[in-house]
Amino acid sequence: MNREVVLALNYALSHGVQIHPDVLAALEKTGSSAQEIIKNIIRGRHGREASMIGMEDFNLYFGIEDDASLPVSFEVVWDPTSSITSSEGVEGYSELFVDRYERLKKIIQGRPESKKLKSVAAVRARDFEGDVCLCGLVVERNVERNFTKLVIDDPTGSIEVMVFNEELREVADSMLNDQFVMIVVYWGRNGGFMVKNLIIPDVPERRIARTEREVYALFLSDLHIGSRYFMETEFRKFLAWLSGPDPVAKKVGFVLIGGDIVDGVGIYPNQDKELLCKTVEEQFEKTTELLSEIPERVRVCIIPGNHDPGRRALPQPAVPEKYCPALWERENVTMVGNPAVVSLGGVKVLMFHGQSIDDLVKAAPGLSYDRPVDAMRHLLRARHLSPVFGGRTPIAPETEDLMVVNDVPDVFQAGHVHVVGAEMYRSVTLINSGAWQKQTPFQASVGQVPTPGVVVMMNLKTGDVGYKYFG
Ligand code: D5M
Ligand code: FE
Ligand code: ZN
Repeated sequence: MNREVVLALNYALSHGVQIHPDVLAALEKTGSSAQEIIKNIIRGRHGREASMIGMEDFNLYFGIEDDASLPVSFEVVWDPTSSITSSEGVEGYSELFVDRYERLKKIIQGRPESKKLKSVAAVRARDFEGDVCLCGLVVERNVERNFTKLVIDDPTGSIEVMVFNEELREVADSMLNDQFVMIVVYWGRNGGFMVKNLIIPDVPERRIARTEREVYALFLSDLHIGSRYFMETEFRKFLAWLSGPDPVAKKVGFVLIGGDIVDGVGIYPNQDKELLCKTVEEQFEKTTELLSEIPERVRVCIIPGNHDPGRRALPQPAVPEKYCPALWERENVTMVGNPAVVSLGGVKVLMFHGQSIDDLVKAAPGLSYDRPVDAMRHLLRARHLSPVFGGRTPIAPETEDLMVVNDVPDVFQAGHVHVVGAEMYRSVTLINSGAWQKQTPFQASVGQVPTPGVVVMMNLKTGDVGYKYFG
């Protein structure tokens, strides 16, 4: 055994860790400092209990087996790109709202309160005794001094109901236009339908999905490549870290990019003054150059945002190949639409750019730009990614409402507001993936303070979420 290997072994033993003889043999052959390697492997385990460093750890550290042994699969579970039918004229919207109603009704029928569910027309005909349950979309909300009045639509008609109870009023007052709700009502003594209970679809507690192998997913969004505020230096630092020797970087299996890849052209008035790359093609050339620095073993998945080409209205198809053929060609890059669901070794991630957060912050009391996860929780509980119609978020007249959250994900990623955040809601990890663009003059003028240059990372084996700062 050479001296370096003896030092490495002593270091390991003093940390209560043994080294497998195969690893000792392998260490003899490495030119680099054996002690340094063992130190890094031990550090990279984050106190994991295993008391023996085996070839598996050694190979993982050097990335030797990364390709062959990658048991952590990647799968696109759902991508709207092929389902997008595009504009069908105004009738399309009535079909969209009927479909939204039907899908959310199916979701809420799992709740025990839905047993006595009747149509709005039947409730209005008052052919019931006592309490009755109905569901529909909120089309009007009026907050009065002592009560809140809601107007709720289903395909059979429209009904006005009143909420007096303080606790229920809190729920009613936070309802967004076109959000789905189930209510229990009775006919009041002085006339009018009184609300006895107000139920939103919400998500249940579930078993949390985790990977068997320790692998990290990195969450990024809002790169805004091409903008003069894109933080290229910091982004290159991140890329260098990802290809470097840090044992955590070596365990990164996935990079998920939540939209606003490029800054685009003509997205906001006078945007051209803020562009370093003046065409979308040039912006994507730069993007391809940068993302090619990500090691091939890492799967990169990209959804579009409101700055990316394709179509603006939700749901958005994947960025068309004609804008970035080189990205589409890369083996390790997957381009999908917005929103989309991908599975990282069984951990399901709902990726959404997050355009509707702007509408939520405006409409719902208590929500703000500095806590995007609150708005995300609101969307998840409403089981809809963009409930408000006619606000700042354009919605396409699809015949199916693809923005309904049919299946509960394990992770819900959004971006758009350029502020990182992470939190658990029930069994779902909410992640806002921040930005790589400095504060723009517009954001400064409205007091929006971004937190750029931060990567949110999740250990898919333990569920732990952390930040890594490059800013
Ligand atoms: O949007 C980033 C955030 O900033 C998002 O909350 C919208 C807001 N924003 C930024 N620029 C504008 C302009 N010019 N008008 C309205 N709102 C804006 P992003 O999608 O990255 O532009
Ligand atoms: Fe953005
Ligand atoms: Zn955006």
